[in-house]
Amino acid sequence: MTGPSGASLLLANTTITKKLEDDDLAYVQQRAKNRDYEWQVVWRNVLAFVYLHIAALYGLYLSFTGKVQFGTILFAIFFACISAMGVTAGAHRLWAHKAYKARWPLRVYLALMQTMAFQNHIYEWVRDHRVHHKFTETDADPHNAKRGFFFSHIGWLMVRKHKDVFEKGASVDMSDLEKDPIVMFQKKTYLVLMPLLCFIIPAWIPVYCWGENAWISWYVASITRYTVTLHFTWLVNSAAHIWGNRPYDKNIGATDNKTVAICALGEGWHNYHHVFPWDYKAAELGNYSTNLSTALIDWAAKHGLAYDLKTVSADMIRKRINRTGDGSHPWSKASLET
Ligand code: ST9
Ligand code: ZN
Ligand code: ZN
Repeated sequence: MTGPSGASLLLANTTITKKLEDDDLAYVQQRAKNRDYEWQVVWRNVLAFVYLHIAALYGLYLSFTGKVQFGTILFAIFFACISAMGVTAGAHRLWAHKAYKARWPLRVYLALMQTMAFQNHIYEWVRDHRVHHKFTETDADPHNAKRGFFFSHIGWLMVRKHKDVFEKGASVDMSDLEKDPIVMFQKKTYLVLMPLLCFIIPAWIPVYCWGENAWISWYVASITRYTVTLHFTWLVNSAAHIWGNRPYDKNIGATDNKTVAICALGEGWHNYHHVFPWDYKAAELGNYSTNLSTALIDWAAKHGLAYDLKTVSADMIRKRINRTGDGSHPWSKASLET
């Protein structure tokens, strides 16, 4: 028996060396990628959220133990709703998705309300949200729900963003907002407008108008109002990417979740919204009880402040339900057969 020739041994050796080099390279690349996943904690934000939550719990304790005037509680709920609609009807449906058009008085109003909600200025909010839609549940999604409930709910605001968010996010067109003077004015003046509208004015009104204690007003009308609104918003990124039905597309993470829809003034019909993001209702049905934001836009349209409201035909919805739905929609063939 003859052994392998010197040439074939050399070739085998070269192949093994090459394979090792490839494996090493893959290993090094994987290590680098894993390092990207490591959370680089932003302690300033962690401390701010710790303060907010302790103070908000204290505000809730004051509210439920009768230490707050009833007017202050009503005021906090009212301001929570109107500021939230600056996010839903404003930052989300108008500016992020261009689902309808609005005349300047409505745009100014929505920008003021969105400032009161302090969820970053409109430009930044919309950039993150467009990136979320374009790269949903990948590393380029700022609040990638694949990284778990905590990350998609609040964790993403306490760590540096994944490098894919910057790299892929750069492909998102923001030129429409750059041409909008209201959005750019808010961006420029945000550090003055936001503390005034989100914290100082809401704390001052109950003190000035009905003599509420200043500290109670701070905890209830500013901090608790703000923190509860944040959590209701974040549920759309977390709960409505985990729990609920997928009547329009079972292949995506976003779900329809009625509890979230009620809490987030109509933004919990998230499976529908990811499939038809241009619909001004962000839902198939315009039911106001689970979609207060649609009521506001319809009211504005009736008074000439909003126009070109975009929606989706029943036929298109039905086709999509039957093609990709999970069978939970009353119109789906699967539901009708059972
Ligand atoms: C908050 C936002 O809570 C909540 C959003 C929720 C969205 C929900 C959506 C669901 C639908 C609507 C539902 C509404 C329901 C409402 C109902 C209410 C009842 N693309 O960010 P930086 C680049 S905010 C492209 O600092 P770091 C860019 O060049 C709460 N590029 O990254 C940028 O520079 P610049 C209060 C991007 O250093 C640069 O990177 N706010 C993108 O990793 C640096 O950006 C906070 O807590 C992109 N997407 O820091 C503050 N992103 O801006 C939280 C970035 O100059 N934020 N670039 O152009 C921070 O502190 C930081 O952003 C960080 C990351 C630490 C989180
Ligand atoms: Zn989503
Ligand atoms: Zn959206």
